Amino acid sequence: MWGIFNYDRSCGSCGGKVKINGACSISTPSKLGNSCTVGKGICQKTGTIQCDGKCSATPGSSSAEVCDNLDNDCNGVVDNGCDNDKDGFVNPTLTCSGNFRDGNGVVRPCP
Ligand SMILES: [Ca+2]
Ligand SMILES: [Ca+2]
Ligand SMILES: [Ca+2]
Repeated sequence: MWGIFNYDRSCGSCGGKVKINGACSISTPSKLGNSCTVGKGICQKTGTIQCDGKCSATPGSSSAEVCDNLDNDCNGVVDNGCDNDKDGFVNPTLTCSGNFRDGNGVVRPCP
C-alpha cells in the first residue's frame, strides 16, 4: 500500500514536510535555532544553528594586535606579544591604548 504521508509542522523547519514511519523525510539538526558563536576575540560573532547544522554567523575581520585588553588578531590570546620579554612594558612595536597585559598576565596601564 502506498504510504499515507502526514504533513507534520515539526518537520517543516528545514524543508521536510513529510513524516514517514515517524521520521521526517528531511532531517533537522538537533540544535536547530540554538545560539552559536564563531571566531575568537574581536572576530567573535553570535548566530543561530541553521538547517545545515552550521552557525549562521561569519567571523568578523581581525586587525593587528594592539595592547588594549582585546584579542585584536583573533588568535584566542588577549594582547599577545604586548610584553614578550616580560619587562613589564609594552614592546616598542606595539601600540598601547588604555591598559595592557604584561608578561605575567597582570593588567597594567600603558607606559
Ligand atoms: Ca590576539
Ligand atoms: Ca589587544
Ligand atoms: Ca616588554
